Amino acid sequence: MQLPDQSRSKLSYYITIIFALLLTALVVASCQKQNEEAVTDNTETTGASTTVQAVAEARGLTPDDILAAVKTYTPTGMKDEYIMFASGGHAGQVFVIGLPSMRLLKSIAVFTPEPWQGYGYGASGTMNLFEEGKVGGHIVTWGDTHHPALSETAGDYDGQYLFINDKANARIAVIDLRDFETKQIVKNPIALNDHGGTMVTPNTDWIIEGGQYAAPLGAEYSSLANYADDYRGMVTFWKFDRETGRVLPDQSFALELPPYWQDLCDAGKKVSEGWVFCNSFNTEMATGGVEDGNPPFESGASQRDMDYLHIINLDKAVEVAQSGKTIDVNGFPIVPLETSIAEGLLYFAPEPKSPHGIDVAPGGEYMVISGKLDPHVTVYSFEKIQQAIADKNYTPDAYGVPVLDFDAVLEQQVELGLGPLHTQFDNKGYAYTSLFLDSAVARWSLGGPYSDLHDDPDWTLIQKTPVHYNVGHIAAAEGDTVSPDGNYLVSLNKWAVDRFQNVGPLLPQNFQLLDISAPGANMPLLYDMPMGIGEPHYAQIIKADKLAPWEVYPEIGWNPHTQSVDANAVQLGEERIERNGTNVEIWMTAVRSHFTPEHVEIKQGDHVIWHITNVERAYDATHGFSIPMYNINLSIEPGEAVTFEFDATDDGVFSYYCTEFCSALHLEMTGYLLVEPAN
Ligand code: K7E
Ligand code: CUA
Repeated sequence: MQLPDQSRSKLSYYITIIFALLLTALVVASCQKQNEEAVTDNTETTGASTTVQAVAEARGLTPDDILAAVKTYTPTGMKDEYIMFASGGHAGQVFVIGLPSMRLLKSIAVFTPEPWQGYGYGASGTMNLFEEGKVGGHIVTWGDTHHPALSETAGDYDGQYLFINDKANARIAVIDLRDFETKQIVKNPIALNDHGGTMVTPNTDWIIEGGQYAAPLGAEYSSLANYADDYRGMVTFWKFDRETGRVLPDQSFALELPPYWQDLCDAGKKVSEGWVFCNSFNTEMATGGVEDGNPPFESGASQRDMDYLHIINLDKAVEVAQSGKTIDVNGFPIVPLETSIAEGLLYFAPEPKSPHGIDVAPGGEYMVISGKLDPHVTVYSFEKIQQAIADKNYTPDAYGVPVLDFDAVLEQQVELGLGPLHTQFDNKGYAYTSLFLDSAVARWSLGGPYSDLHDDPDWTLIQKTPVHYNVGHIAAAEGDTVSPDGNYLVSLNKWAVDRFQNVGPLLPQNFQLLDISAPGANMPLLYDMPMGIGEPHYAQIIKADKLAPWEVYPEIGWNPHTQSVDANAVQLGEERIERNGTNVEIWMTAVRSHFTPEHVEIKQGDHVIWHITNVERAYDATHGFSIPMYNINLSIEPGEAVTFEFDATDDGVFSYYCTEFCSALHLEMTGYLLVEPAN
């Protein structure tokens, strides 16, 4: 924990006091042979207790509990040191969480409508996002978000943008961290699902979206009998333009890959910058069909001892794609597999036992793979990979892709425990790997250039901290960058059995905060945060002072989707209603505590285009706007201009009102929409 010096010394003072008090309490408690129940029943009211000693006693807290509380308790007004962006899983959103307090600050609407943010309830900017995110012509109103990626400059988070994938529909979204709002949703034109997204290259030139379940590219039909010939894997490289804050689909491309199930990807950095690594599973090419007497997927896809780490020379792939050596699928350029092989931009390396996760060490020297069915993590050396390529130390796989010799590229294998999945890094020469089956987080030491950073033997398991319970990803503070911070690690666990009050058969997920600031076998659990909205998979944690979001939009009439003043922005005094045939256009302002105009009179059958500008400049002056029956709800933040359209199909009297409690006279912030019957 990095606190200002004075708070740190205050903190150690308090800790000492608390420990002294607590020890006294424990001695007193045991002497009095207190009723066991009273000590451990933490539902006991503590309202009457006025000392730390009495409260700790009444709630059954240990010295470690109190220390953890002091490390995480964030009194009113104190702000968090880190911000975590967690994927929202089925929620299709991104959760913004402060560390170390583990308080949820916001849920950013991405693939799913969200009424508080006025996302998907009429506001044309947000309706357009659902339009551009259409899948095969269908509006899809959820996503399965897996991997958030913060934009990077020279391999460090820069706090400008956040990207996230939708595994269920192969889409990626761009969030602008100036206002924490989604700006773009891109549908992958060649695939219907993805997984290895999103990750960024060290300067955010490219956003990586790897595939998952192989299918004919372009979502064409082909029988499973043709799996080996017609089904394909893929990885897509989306060009990102920092100036406009948009993915540029017409400068993006994909690589055709064998129909192995690509899983996760990571970009090379520092010494390996310009390369991309993806693990895979089901190189068995199992197609399931247990009902027809075939092995089920889970065993069919686990028969081989080795799958393939995909090693991609991205710099070369960009050259090849730009030189036009591509084929077109749905108008999207794809570098064919045989071209990638001929150009020497794609290699494989064997990786043990249905791996999951690939993580590149901060200096880019090592790639860490976890074998779900292997108790080891396997560490590959980038230098050795380059040497094996130069030495042509490979043999082709069934599709002709060169498979590098395993022993030639292997740096180390470290035994950690059961079900290793994902790895993170810190500033002390340690790596951390989640162990799904062990329900633990393992700290282990790196060797090579990281050896000097710790006093432990290299490539060794140091400690395992149990977590509750099945852990998937873990996220360490700035843990994906070229300069991780250490300090904190969050374990993103599935299904919080026995951790919280029962809320029915569908269990909340559990985020657990671990203190990784001390070296050695010292990695205590600090805090549990239940998450009852979807299953977050991955998260990234950025130093809060790297973020500089706006307090209000820069100018009155701001359109957050163009990040400029809107042509239909309305200034005070310019409010009006204009009719042109059956088209009615309204220019409205919102200010505490009224809308102008307060009466809007139209006719049934009119098409309505309605512009509202929040003309306020105060930080806390957001207004909502809702119309019953027409499913309209907007959030109009200070300075923002919003447009919505609808057909007035039903006559009646509709009160529109502000849905944010914006002032003492907020209830009066209302008006009448009168829709006169057509005849
Ligand atoms: Cu392991 Cu989709 Cu990254 Cu879930 S993935 S845990
Ligand atoms: Cu504006 Cu309530």
